[in-house]
Amino acid sequence: MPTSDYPVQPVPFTAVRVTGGFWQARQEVNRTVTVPFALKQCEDSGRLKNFDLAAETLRRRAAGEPTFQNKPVTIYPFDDSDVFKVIEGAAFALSMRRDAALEARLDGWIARIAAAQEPDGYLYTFRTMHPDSPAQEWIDPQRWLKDPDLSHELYNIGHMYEAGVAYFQATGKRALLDVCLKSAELVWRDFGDGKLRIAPGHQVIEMGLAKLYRVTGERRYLDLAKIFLEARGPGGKLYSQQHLAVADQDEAVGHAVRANYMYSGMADVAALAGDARYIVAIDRIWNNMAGKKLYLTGGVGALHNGEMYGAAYELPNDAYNETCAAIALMMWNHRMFLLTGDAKYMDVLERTCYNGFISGVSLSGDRFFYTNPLVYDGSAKNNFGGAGRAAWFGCACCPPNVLRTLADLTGYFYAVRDDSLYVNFYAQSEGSAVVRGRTVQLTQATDYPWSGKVRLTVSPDQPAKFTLRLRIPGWAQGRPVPTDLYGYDDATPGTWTVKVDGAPVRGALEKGYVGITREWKAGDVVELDLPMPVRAVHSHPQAAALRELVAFERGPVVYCVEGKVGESMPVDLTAPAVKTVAPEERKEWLGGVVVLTTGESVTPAFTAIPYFAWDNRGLAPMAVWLKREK
Ligand code: FUB
Ligand code: ZN
Repeated sequence: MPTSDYPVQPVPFTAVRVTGGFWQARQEVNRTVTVPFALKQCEDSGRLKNFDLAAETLRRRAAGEPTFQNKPVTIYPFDDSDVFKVIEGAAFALSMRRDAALEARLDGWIARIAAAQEPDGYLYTFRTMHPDSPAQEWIDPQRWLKDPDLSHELYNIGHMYEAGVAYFQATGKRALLDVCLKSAELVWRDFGDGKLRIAPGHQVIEMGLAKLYRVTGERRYLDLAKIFLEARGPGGKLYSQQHLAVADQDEAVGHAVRANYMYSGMADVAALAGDARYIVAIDRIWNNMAGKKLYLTGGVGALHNGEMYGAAYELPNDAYNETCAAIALMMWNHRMFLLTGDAKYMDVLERTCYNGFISGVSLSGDRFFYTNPLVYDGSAKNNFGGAGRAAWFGCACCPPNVLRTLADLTGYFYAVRDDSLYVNFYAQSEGSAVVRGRTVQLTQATDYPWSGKVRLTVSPDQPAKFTLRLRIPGWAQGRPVPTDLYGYDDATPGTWTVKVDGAPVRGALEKGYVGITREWKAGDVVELDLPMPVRAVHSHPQAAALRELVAFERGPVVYCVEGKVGESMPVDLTAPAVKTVAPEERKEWLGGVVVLTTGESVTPAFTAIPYFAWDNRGLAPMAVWLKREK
């Protein structure tokens, strides 16, 4: 156990299982469709073959062919990382449900990965298979030297560390973890003790090292994470957050995935190594992001050029909003919550989760969005070169990232600090948490996010006094986000209620939670009712692209209008007055959703679908923000 850690501890995803409803449907498709689909894509695209080619070069050179080398069969030197992310996601799925065939297939993959590791621990197929001259201009003849730019050597192994830990935790098998430890020892020899000083060009190894530290207790791995963070700035590239020392950064800038992974890594190091400077910095950066750069859908990274964060209030509707950036934002917000116990971070996480994250995968589980814009003209090739959802990408970072995020999503549901049990997600589920040594069973019955009624049964193994903290989402308090970037036209707080065993509970919110302190006994029932009126949203006046526009949301779900396949959207499409729009359940639509509609009585009839569900019925124009009625 680390000596210092997050003050709030997440309840592990393995302790919580969705039993129906929205997330159970998505997780089931993830397990049965996306996992096998992604495995096949990695194999068919040659990503696994790269490991074999690297192993062959090692073997044949060792056997006396000193000039033998192979050429990579895929495009990008970071293609190794997709394999690691798929293993990690599949491992999460295995943690929930063992599957001998899947495990055997992954064992085979891991043997191929291990065979591609050089004797001193170095693992990077693009160099190993082709060692005499770089097979790609992003790679320097010497190891690591172009990592601050684009080689992605440290990025790849960062993802491998995460996969190695996940597979070990799922199966108890050490093969991949041992490859990781051999790699980490090399990284220590090359970078530890103040040797080579390099700021990774693409962050993620910081989080990977923190996980290795947690699982082994080896302090040098945590030290390495800090060494990589401290290697930044001033004078380096802003694109990869190398422009300033991390403790001096105050704005969310540069490549959005790199940025959000780094802020997450800083949170890990702050928690595990007790560095308060990092907390001050990521708090400042978070305020900048949530106050000036966050899309209503919870996406970030406005710019197509460089996949980057834009300037303050630069929120064009044809946003880039990479799916990976949304996922990384969820990681960062979760860590901010674990540092502070403040619900505002989980509010942002929830917004991203139900909108700009889950939009990244089709309902069928085998088509993906790399970009998640808030407007679409019906034909633009904006999805990494293609129009509409794609089966895979040459640069395939997003699909495996969706896969792994869905597979361990229940890790976001609950958390514990001392005698407080935090309930962050509302979903039909069963779980258990340990609070002050008592095991508490938690059963949720709800149709969230379509209904705000939640029935939570709390059953400690013995009567126990603790505080149950229920998150009252910002949207239920009349606030879409915890900043002034967006607001509801009618900001009247919802009349939410909480009852315990039928008796109403009142009390001021603390950091966004209603706390209920009592002696809990098996079978106690908490009823939460979060009214979900349709809300009209406006943006901050400085967000020029959104001026005089309106968007609709209900509960945590943001809505969009989707036009007809093959037709363009009327340019003057005007939103109806919010009072004329009502929710309507459509069980037969899009896997079962609530739409917002004026009904047929109004001409022309207006119907909006959840944003995440667009482009599941054919490629058509789409818009989240609409003109305001005069
Ligand atoms: O550079 C590796 C990954 O590819 C990044 O995270 C994505 O944004 C894409 O550029
Ligand atoms: Zn991506």
